[in-house]
Amino acid sequence: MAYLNTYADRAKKFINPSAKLLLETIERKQSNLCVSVDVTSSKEFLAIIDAVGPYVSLIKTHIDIIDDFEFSLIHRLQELSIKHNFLIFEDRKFADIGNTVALQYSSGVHRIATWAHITNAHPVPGPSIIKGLASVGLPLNRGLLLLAEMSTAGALARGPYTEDAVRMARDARDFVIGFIAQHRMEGVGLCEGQNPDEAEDFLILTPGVGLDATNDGLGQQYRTPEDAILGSGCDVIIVGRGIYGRPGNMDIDKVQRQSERYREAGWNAYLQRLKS
Ligand code: 5FU
Repeated sequence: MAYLNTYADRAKKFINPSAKLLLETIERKQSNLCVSVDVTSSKEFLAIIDAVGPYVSLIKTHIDIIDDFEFSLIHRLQELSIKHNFLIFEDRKFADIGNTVALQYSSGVHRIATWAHITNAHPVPGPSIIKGLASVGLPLNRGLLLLAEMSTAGALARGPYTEDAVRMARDARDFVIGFIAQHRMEGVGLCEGQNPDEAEDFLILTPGVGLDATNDGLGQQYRTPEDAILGSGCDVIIVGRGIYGRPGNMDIDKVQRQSERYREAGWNAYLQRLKS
């Protein structure tokens, strides 16, 4: 499976500013690693992000799991994003009607649209979910990922559902920048033989990546960065517990070493893909 273009070349083709910035950041930092920071204390959240910051292009949050959330945490997160030069992806997985998701995205305690460059949505309600989110996100230059597949055993998002997600994305290419998926879907993005000027492009961000485990005992399934980037044509690996282990008792030097290890594995797989 060959993809002829580099991240830098692809950055020039995207019209969405968040997609462009993500690709430029990946190229500059030589990192296609996104760390998913799934911890419940603000202190631990910020400590992990400061440790992994130099090695990532993207930080993924589940902001609603923070026990001691105050909006000032977002300001700290933004400071770290400037210090280490990464983008922010809130893994909110919106799944309601257009009017409701627009309110969930813009308002409430978290005001996600004001700080997350990227968020995501389940395609299950149909195209109106994109319309609702775009009404808030597009004026702010945000980008959306559709959940076309999931990493869990027995996931229902597959086959025709995945194909419909791709169709929905193609109809909203100003706002939908790509997918959460396990592989690059047939015909999606720049493939060998296509004219680069005519090809559409979508980013594939993939969770369920681990170098030391194959599952978590709760349905999560892991494969290696090489499987994800080289074997399955994904663009960004999303790694959580593979980097920081069990929250609560963290060795921050180890967290840093692990993030460098995943960065290197992801980048080497990309370099191999360019040559394949
Ligand atoms: F859409 C998905 C999916 O299909 N699988 C996932 O694991 C999202 N995720 C998220 O990626 C999940 O909610 C976690 O935040 C993260 C994976 O964390 P892990 O610790 O690497 O398993």
